Amino acid sequence: MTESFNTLKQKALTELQGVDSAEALESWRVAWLGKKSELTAVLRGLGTLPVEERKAVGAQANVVREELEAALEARESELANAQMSMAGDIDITLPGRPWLAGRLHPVTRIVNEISDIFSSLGFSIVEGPEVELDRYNFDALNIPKEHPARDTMQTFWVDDGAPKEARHTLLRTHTSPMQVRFMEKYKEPPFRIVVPGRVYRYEATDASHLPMFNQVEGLMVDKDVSFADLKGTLYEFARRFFGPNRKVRFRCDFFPFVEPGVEMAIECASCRGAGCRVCGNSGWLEILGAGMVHPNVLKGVGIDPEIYTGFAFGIGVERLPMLRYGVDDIRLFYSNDLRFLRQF
Ligand code: 2NL
Repeated sequence: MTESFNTLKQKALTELQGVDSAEALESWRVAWLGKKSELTAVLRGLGTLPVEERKAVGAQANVVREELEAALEARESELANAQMSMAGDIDITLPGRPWLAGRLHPVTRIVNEISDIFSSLGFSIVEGPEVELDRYNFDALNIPKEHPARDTMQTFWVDDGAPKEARHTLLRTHTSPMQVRFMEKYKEPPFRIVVPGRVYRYEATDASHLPMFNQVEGLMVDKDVSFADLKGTLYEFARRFFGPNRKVRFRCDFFPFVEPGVEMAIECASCRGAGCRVCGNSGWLEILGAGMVHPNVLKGVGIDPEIYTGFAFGIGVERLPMLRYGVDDIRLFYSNDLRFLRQF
């Protein structure tokens, strides 16, 4: 009896492998598990068997029936899946697609890093409008009407309804106008602020220039603020940002809103000061401009330059990730190429 149950099961399962449609599956079910099937006949005929055989044969028949039912179910879902993939539908057996996790843009990360350093040195972070008035962007910063920076070749002027020559609205060319607004509003030093943000210059684009870039400007005004405070603060910034072993150099420079003015450079990391392609053979990389706030700027916001002094600086942000990661074209940061951006 056991022998013939096994034969029956093997035959049924072999036949099931060839079943490839819902109809064929139903015919198979009727043939092997239906009312007129061999198996059902055996179970029906149990009553005619002697009592001692009845139990054993009944149990075997039930095991085979359960196995066939399970095989039927398995084949049924196999067929359903195969049909879905063929129809171009969802294949539920595929592993899920991973979630795309976003991250901060490398320039944003550097802006945050710079802000954090100055924040830890006691500076507050302040932000301001990108559309400004020429009064804040130029006049208040000791940049007179005839200054070339005001030229339409360098500034994006905004149509504010006035005739072209009489417009007062522009896209800020630096974040200093917000520092002016801050001083004008709070009047009483001490102030220690940094203003990060986007700035705009009407310039030709190349590997190191874009019409939009980021700046972090800083300002400290109090009684007895000296050039030593400027040097100490910016030196500490350079140590924290670039590491403790890079030399720092200050040289004279000119900006209308400071007197005296300086530029700060750090030792080139590629050649350690010897001179190479990265630093244009000078051994140094300029990273910011700074100086003692011009007395006219303080007077303009109602602060007496005989009582208070201050220092200010401006960092061109994009230069820093370019130096740190060896990026040779500023445009790469803003071309939305994820292959580039994912590296950071
Ligand atoms: C540069 C140079 C600089 C300042 C920015 C400043 C702001 C106020 C008063 C005085 Cl409210 N100065 N800012 C000073 C010196 C240089 O930026 O080349 N930045 C990329």
